[in-house]
Amino acid sequence: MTTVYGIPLSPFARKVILALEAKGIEYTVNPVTPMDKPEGFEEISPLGKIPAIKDDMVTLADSSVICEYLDQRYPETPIYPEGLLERTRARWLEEYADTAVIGVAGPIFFERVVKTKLMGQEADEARVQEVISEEMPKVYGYLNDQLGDTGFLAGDSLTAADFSVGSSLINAMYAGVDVDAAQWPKLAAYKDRLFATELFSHRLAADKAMMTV
Ligand SMILES: N[C@@H](CCC(=O)N[C@@H](CS)C(=O)NCC(=O)O)C(=O)O
Repeated sequence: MTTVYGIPLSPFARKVILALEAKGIEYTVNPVTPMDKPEGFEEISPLGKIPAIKDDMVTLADSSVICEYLDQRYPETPIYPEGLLERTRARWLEEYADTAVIGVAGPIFFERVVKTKLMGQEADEARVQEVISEEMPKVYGYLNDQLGDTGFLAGDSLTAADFSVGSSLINAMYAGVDVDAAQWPKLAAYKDRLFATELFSHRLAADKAMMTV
């Protein structure tokens, strides 16, 4: 059994959970949060970040490293394409999501969800609006340009790039910020396709069940 250290509301942890679920690997979640890390957590995650995993072979941190490990260890239902160029494209878009898309969704989610619901503070709406008007257009515009009218970010099958982008789009949605179809029609249609997959709809339902507890 694989243990995931992290909470599913973290986009990086959700990405790993999506990878495990895509591959049908049994897992359990140890709900470590960035604000409340257990003593000695650095032994599991040397940078002190979530997610990390532990299984019968490894203790490993970093969502991309974990996805690569899972894909090599469990090659059935690949989460990276096979061809050199396709695989490299998936890796790039995964990295783009983990840096730039989270750079948009992260602060919005932090202000509107983490601060208000978990920290008992007010959201800094000026910061939210700044991200929406100044940072989001470049990032969402880039993603929009990467997409076609069908399929996903790196072909017709889901890859870790979709898990990364989708996870951040979910967090933005939870903070009340959807993809504007007038500005980014391909990204909006992609988000709908992605969220309609069995994998994502199951994850969204699991989030909902957890949030209404
Ligand atoms: N590159 C890492 C980033 C993970 C990350 O930044 N996680 C955040 C939570 S979403 C965290 O643990 N932050 C706490 C910290 O930086 O101390 C990955 O892909 O797993």
